[in-house]
Amino acid sequence: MATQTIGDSLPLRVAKQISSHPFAPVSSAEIKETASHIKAQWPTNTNLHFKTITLFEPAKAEAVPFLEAEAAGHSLPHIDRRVFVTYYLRRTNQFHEAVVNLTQQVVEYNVRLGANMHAPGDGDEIFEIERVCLEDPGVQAEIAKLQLPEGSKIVIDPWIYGADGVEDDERMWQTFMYMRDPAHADDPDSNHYAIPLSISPVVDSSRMEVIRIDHMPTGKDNTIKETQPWKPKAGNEYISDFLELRTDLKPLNVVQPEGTSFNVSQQGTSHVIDWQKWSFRVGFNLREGMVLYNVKYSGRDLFYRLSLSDMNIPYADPRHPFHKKSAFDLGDAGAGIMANDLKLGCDCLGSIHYLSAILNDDKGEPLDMPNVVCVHEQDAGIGWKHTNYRTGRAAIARSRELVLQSIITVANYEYILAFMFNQAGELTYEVRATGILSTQPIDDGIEVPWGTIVHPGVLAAHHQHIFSLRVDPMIDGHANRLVYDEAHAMPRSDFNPHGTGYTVKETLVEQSAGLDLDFDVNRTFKIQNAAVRNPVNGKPVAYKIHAPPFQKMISDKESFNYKRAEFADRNIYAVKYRDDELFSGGKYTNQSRGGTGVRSWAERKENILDDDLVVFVQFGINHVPRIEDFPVMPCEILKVAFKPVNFFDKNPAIDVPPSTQDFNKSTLVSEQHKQPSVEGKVEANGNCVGPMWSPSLLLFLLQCIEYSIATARHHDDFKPTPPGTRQPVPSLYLRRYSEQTFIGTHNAPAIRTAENNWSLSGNQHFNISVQLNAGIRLLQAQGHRPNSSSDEIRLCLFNCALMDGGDLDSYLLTVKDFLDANSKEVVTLLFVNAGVDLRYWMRAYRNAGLDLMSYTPPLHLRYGNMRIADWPTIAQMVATNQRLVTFVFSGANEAIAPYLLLEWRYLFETNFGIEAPNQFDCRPARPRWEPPWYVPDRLSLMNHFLYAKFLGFRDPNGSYASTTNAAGFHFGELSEHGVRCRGLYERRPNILLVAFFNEGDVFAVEKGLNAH
Ligand SMILES: [Cu+2]
Repeated sequence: MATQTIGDSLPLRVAKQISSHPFAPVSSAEIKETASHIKAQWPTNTNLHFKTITLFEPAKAEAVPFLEAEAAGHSLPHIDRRVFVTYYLRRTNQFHEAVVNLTQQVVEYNVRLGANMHAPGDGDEIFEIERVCLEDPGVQAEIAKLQLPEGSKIVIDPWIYGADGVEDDERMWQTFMYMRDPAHADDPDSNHYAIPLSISPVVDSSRMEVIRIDHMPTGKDNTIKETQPWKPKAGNEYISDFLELRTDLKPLNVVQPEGTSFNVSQQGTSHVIDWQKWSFRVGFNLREGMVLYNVKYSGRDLFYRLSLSDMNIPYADPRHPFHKKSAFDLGDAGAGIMANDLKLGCDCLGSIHYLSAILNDDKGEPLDMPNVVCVHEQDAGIGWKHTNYRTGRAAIARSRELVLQSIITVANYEYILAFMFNQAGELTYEVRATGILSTQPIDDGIEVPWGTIVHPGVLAAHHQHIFSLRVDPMIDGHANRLVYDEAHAMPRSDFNPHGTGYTVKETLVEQSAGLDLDFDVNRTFKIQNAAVRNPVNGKPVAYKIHAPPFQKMISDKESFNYKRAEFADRNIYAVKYRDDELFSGGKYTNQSRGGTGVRSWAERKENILDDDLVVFVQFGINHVPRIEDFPVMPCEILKVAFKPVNFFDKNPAIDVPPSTQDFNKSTLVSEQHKQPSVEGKVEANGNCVGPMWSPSLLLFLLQCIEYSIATARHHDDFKPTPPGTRQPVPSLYLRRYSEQTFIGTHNAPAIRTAENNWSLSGNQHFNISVQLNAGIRLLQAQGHRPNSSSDEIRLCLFNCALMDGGDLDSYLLTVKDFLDANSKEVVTLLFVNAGVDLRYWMRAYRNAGLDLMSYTPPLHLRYGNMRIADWPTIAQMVATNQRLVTFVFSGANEAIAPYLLLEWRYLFETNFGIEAPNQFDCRPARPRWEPPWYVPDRLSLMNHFLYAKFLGFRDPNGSYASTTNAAGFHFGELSEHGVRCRGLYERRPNILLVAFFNEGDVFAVEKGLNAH
């Protein structure tokens, strides 16, 4: 490169003792110190515009002995601390590069760079360009021609100028002009990309003035029109303030109750992370953002350095000025300087550790970059599994990933960049492309083949995203080789008479080269260490590269796009390592001419066999915009993976502990509400097989005996105890619905009567008319469609063949009759509507006239917003004749049928399926997304009914019901349970759900709770 040396080095000063790790990014103090060394090279008051002040990484010949000594715990060799600097003399085109040795206190070199080498843009410069454009009289004259409505707001996006060899030696900016939707003109977050304008001023950034105003073609060809008066166009917003949002999303929280499994130790300005046998150091710089150093697994060397090296986004529109649109977001701007300040609960879910960084500003001062990397673990589905089909025993381990994520915003566009590690020794680099398409205006009524219309008057041109990942490997050491496998069919022969055999052949890459994938032969690249062999199969240890297919650079070989993006024409480049060769598109990409990147390095044809090689992996997408990509595109996900091949002696994740419910604590939501599980296991000898519950073996035996009695009840002379009568507490009429205790019947329509031979499936002895008239105020039932062709809902218990409690229509009519006859009563229905379509429920409610008598929460209290204090009083419900409250277990849609309330948004329940009287619990058990120690501010339902277990089946315990429902204070009795729950909730329990309500004294219990 043409250069001119600036001044001489300062005389040697006393060497400084610097204890930073050789890979630690520069500190605030080092940035200031470096800037002052550079300033001292110039006459006082020279105004310098700093671009980069960043770590000048040590030569590998120095760094490797350091890392080895560090790993062995030996004393560390000395490495001088150097800082790399680029800067301008402000408001000139004089661009300089320098290295300052902070240890020796000397400027080692400081040169002015030659033609066609330009620095990236920076934030201050971009704001300055926006201002210069808007203040330019020529630009203002063009804006005036638009005749915009009063109060309109123009927005300017400066773009890197690009290169076409036509009068483009000076550093310039092409700017794109937009306006905000006039309806949201004062909101700076309104999406201006939805209203692009055809005026495009060009700014010379040395002089900081508009040197030309381009007009964009907006038709099918190159025709340029005079600026026309603006025709009103609709906006297209992405900010939630302007949108109507869906309302049926429930929380999904990531909880790590014992903390994370990773450890981050901060060492000066870098961080060392240990996780699941992995260890590595994280650095961060202005250009690459995250950099990983010294990546090891189980102490074995894997990668010396990993980073995103470059990316290129060439656009498809061939017309001026779009033909120059070809962004190098790392070299033209910088992944580090554009990194977002990440936020808890937004960018990263779960238990998050943030890493912050320090970069520099244009004055040479430190710039704090908080939370630029988030570190967290995530579940990645099943890691491995096998079930022994003979024994049914499943061995299964879930896969956990460690994610280091950074997000960059490049004007309109976003990239979410992440390194991900797993427990099987695999490392993945993931890119998610999102953000807003770069848009341009297009005339109404036409289309063009190089772009997609994504909004009226808005064209998003096709473009490629081509990424280049730099991989500096050290697979069990630094002498590595690149090989590729291909699978080929075996020729037909006596040995392969059916033509089915195939073999895998390995080919060595001996010289630096650009190489391609070939999916037809399953070509797979591997980085091997031939000197280290697998102890089991003798193969060289290796890591293979999994990269997705993509269309490489489309622009022709003579184009500036092709020449500049030296990495973009090959899937793989492999070169011999050289210090300071980090960027595959060259060190200075802004308006570059090519010749300084990885294609040029590969052309040196150096030996890379069993040597220190570096591999660049290219991947990307051809982004043909969809209308769904606007106003913000859903993430497009790309992954490159590095996986061990013959590196370990077995599955390295085999020692991950088995996946168990005890550890993972999943929640059952498909479970049928209140439905006892039917275990199909009957002991051949008819023995009672129950859980070994503790309090009383006698009770257990009693339950066995109960079934003998139940069987004996086939006789006609059995008469259930007559029901009692509800005794309301009048003062509660003026209190809220949510402040009352009601008795509810479990499986209300499942009746155990003489007619069905005292069916063991029965939960009650009296029908719902009797239940309501006695004083039951909540009826619980299950809804079923007997078969899929039927549109009838029947209230069966678990299975309509076993227990059919009648149809929903007659059930609702009975309820309606009761409500009509008792105009001051409020009744609640709870349905476990096992998958029945909502419209059948709505029809039944309409037919019965109950939709109009139902309580409907006001809009602001729906969707889980209803708290105890929000419920109306009984008097209010009576006054408005909204006297039926209905909860459904699933399938509710409060937007369509706001009177069918989704149960878990309004109440919680205690455990059910109780088999022993001392097990009635008060702690909230469902919904299970709430922890058991938390009492939600919602209605409570106490499940208080007992099951008997006999011959492996569980059925409602009828003979013990007089004790279960008793108004006493012994364990197992209803009063005891109710009072205990009132103590825990610090308010009355709302529903006591019982079986065989006629037994015991449920209404005395209700009165007792309501009266106190
Ligand atoms: Cu894109």
